[in-house]
Amino acid sequence: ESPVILSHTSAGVRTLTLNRPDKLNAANDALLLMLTAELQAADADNAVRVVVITGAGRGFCAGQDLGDVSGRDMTFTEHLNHTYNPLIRTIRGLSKPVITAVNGVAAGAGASLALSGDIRLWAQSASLIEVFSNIALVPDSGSTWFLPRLVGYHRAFALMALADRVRADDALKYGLCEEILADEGFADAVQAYAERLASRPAHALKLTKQALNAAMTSTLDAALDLEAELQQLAGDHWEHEEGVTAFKAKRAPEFVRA
Ligand code: T3D
Repeated sequence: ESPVILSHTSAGVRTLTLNRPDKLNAANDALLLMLTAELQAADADNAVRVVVITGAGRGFCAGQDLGDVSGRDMTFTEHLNHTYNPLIRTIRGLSKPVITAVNGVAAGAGASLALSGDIRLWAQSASLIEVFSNIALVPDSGSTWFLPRLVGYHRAFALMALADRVRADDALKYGLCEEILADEGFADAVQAYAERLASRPAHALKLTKQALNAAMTSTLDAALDLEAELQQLAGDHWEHEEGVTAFKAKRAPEFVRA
């Protein structure tokens, strides 16, 4: 049986592919735990500068595998704390940029996963559905945190209450994705984008992610203090010296060192 997560590394980009295509990559526990473990491994691996999460086949992720719920020996709370919450925390806490490459439908916790990336690239035919209310559940895996910050309370509520499908053009308009890429050649275009990101200063981006994450829940005063603290770490790093030297020499900076 093929693994539920496929892992592939090329040019500093680790691509993790959800691999249950017959079920639109609906998530069972094995998939969620393996994805989290693979993300942690990517974080620890010096050869990896950017992580891409995508789906095999025509779906990105259809959320919880509904065939996997009955007879479970965990409460909903226990299950979220065991599977989805560590996954979302790992993505948000990862020291490297995470691209969610949304190749097809993202529903339920799959929608949350799609929103959780640092960069969200969508195929033209991708879509997102806050599908939870169809089965009378509450949006989870971070949807209640991500979505209102992107679209405001009212559109978030409407999308969650009605479970309407958001297609790529609206997703771009609403700020749910950074770019729409053609279906044809989507994986190659994602790789090219990821490689460009991988050429950027990794240490500075790590601190940038840390600062932005903190700023999502902090005051201006706290953000200014943290910027001042992190700027010291960035300014003391060789990347900064390389950037300034390259600027003065009128050449491109080289931020990738073995
Ligand atoms: O701790 C907890 O358990 C709570 C956590 C909750 C997190 C959640 O994510 S709750 C939400 C769970 N997800 C859903 O309710 C989505 C269910 N799926 C759909 O609504 C539709 O499949 C889609 C709108 C996503 C896509 O529709 P469509 O028409 O493109 O595809 P389809 O024909 O419905 O699905 C294709 C196959 O995938 C189909 O199997 P079949 O008939 O070909 O054998 C379908 O049953 C299967 N599939 C799709 N989603 C799921 C699934 N199988 C199991 N679980 C799924 N979530």
